[in-house]
Amino acid sequence: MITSSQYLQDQLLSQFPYRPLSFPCFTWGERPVFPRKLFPRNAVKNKCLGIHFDSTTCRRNACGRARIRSQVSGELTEVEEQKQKQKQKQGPLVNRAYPFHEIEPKWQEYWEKNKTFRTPDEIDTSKPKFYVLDMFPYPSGAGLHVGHPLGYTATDILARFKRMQGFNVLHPMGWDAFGLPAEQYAIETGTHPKITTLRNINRFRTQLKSLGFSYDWDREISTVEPEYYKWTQWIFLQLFKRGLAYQAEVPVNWCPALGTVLANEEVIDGVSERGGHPVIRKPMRQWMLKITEYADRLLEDLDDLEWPESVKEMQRNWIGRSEGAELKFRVVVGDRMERNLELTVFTTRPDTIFGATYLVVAPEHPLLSAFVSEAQHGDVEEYKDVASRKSDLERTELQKEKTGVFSGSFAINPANGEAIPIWVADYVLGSYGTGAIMAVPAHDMRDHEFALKYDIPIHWVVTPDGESSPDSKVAYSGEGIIINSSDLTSGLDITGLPSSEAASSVTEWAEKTGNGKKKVNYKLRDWLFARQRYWGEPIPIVFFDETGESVPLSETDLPLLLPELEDFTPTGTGEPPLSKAEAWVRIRDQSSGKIGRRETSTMPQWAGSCWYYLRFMDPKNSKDIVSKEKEMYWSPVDVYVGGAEHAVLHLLYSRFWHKVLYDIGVVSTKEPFKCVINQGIILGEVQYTAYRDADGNYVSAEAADSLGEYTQEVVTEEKVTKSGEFFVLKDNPNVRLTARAYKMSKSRGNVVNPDDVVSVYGADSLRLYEMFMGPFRDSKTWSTSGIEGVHRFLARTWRLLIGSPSTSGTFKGGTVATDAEPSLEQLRSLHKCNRGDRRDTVQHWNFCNDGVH
Ligand code: ANZ
Repeated sequence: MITSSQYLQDQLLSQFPYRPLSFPCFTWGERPVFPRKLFPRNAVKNKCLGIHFDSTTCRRNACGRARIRSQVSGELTEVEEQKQKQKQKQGPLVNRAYPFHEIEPKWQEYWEKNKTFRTPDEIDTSKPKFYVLDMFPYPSGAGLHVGHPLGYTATDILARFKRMQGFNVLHPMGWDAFGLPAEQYAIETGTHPKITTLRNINRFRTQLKSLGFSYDWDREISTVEPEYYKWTQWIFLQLFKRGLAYQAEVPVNWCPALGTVLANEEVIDGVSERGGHPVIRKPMRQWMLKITEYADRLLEDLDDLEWPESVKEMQRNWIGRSEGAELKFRVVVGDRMERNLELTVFTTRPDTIFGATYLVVAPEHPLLSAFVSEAQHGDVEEYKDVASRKSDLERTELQKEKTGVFSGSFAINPANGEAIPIWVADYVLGSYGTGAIMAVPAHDMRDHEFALKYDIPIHWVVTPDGESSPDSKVAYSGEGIIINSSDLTSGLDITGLPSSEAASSVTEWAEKTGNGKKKVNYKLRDWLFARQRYWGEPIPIVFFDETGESVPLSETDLPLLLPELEDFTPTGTGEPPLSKAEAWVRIRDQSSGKIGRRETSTMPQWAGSCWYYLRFMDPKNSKDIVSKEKEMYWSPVDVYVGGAEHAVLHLLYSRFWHKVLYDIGVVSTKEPFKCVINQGIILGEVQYTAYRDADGNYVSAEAADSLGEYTQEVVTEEKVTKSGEFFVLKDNPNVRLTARAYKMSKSRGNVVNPDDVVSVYGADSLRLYEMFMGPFRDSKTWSTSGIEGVHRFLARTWRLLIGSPSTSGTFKGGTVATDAEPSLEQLRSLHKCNRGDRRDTVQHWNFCNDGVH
């Protein structure tokens, strides 16, 4: 006998701990989708659609429904409550009634053996494609985190949904495996990074397989394999050939005590993270990539992407396009003798030129030593030294008190001929604009604060309406009507004009009189592409001794293998560890006989992750980075899912490389990722805190602040209940508690290990739970009781379909799976269920397709 789909839905919905409408299926496009393995595959055999329920099952479950409903509404009888408590003591419902520990490994093995999820090389390209990609992980020593499966489950659902819709689906996985942690571990323990990395990869792979994701493991790639990094090096050569890779002296974080260059993340408040030694900024010759040449295209093409608006905005801000002007100021050195020296400033507000009462140059400005007066030389040198120890971020923080020192020299404001002092201050950065500004204290907050501190005149030149008098305590930084801005000698008269018109007039005047020009600036800097590290891709460049010229390796010499090295410790001179591999470094060119040295810096970790999505399309190709046909078919990535921490750099660098590859005809699309989705982070379980006063009595959380002394006490979840919007003690509802979830961290001891969850509840419970935790993009807190609820739901689903186990180990009652073709009535029932006759609830339940085949 066949039960109606309605009955089945009632059964499941009534047992599910959440209300149907909040069922957070990961929806994509029009149709909601459901986790692939909601119904374990051995619930039914083969592609069978013949589901049979017998009347006993129905009756039994009808009773079950009543009981579960009362559980949900909290009306449990004492006996039931007792039973539940006992069960909780015994641990979760892990028994033969829902034998996930048999089902899951069995099918995972089957999928592996049969390559069930393989996307064949040769496919029917007349079918539509769907490329769904996870941001591939860095295989850290800590293993998989519960945050990883959140995104991976969502993409898995999508992959399955699209496969079932008849798409060819590409759903691969790999490893972003070069990087600092493996090298640091190597320095500490002497274990070669290769060994650590392989060990970590194996662990990650096993963990991911135990979660049953439908990846095509035949396409697995790792950025540390020569077959892969050969092509990373190849891309570098293409960049070099087009002048997009060049060398420049740039400031790096140099730690004299450790004798090494440090990455930004290794420097905390001006000292090394390891050892707490002072770190200074020191210019060093480095490889740079000219991403700035692509700034406009990177900006313009954002508009057409289906990305979160916040991510697009972050990229726009990072690129930071500013329209303004460069204006020239003649310098008068301390003795007031004009020299043939000019300072060029960048300003976005040329309309305020009459308000410029001083100039500022960055401490690292290249012309500073040419105009600093003798009397001020000592102070300026001291100031430069202090500034060299600060990061750009520290220097530009708005709330930090501004500091500076007078250079002893003056400049002539070209608009009115006034001599104004030139100061040196670190709130101006050497790396932006021209490294010098005209300071307008009446209309710029930073300049205003500085002028007040050093007693510099403030001239008001803009008012909101052309009339009202300014408030001298604050800068007016808005636009408005220009005042006090006419000069007969220079011929510049902008008084009475609105700011934007005045700005254009000043720029035109500057261009005509040779005092400046229109200028667009970008915050985006060229990409520092070298690391003084061992565990990265070698840069395929040789420097010849005689000429010092840098020559790229021939493409046929790739991959340039990373040499084996026993000692990875810093050299102490700033030379990278690879310089210790003398035999590898020294090279004689076979055709010319010239002697040279290889580049010993390696590429940054970003390199390998910049283009991996391309290699997945054709991972075994030894002739090309990717075959034209495969690229044409699979590009672009349709959906790319990962953490919001990669919103700027990874996505921007990838887009840059992709555009270069587009220009040289390797890829056919302008952008690599059509749609990006950021998953929210998973926080640790909520922690409840109670407060006691000095006498040891509980006090309510809101009163704790006003108490002189109180102690905090962590309260376990069982002792807590909700009263209105607050959490209170069950035993004493007058005592409010604070409830907070923290980021999972070893130090807090709130890290949830997915392996533990899988072994206690099964992979399906973990996957389903993570999809039910809340909106995909939001932060969510982990809850063990939540996963138990999902687990019980799966167990009941299983029993509803399969029945209960008998002592002989077989299942009785429940579903009988047959290979027979379904009857019309069965098909009708299934399709009704799929279509979702009861809109509000059934739409969430079109899993029948998923489970039964
Ligand atoms: C005069 C002025 C008057 C400015 C005014 C602003 C307001 P964005 O939008 O960030 O491009 N500036 C220029 N170069 C700088 C540097 N290297 N370090 C720190 N500040 C710098 O801002 C450009 C403005 O920031 C420029 O316009 C300049 O100050 C300052 F009422 O010039 B302005």
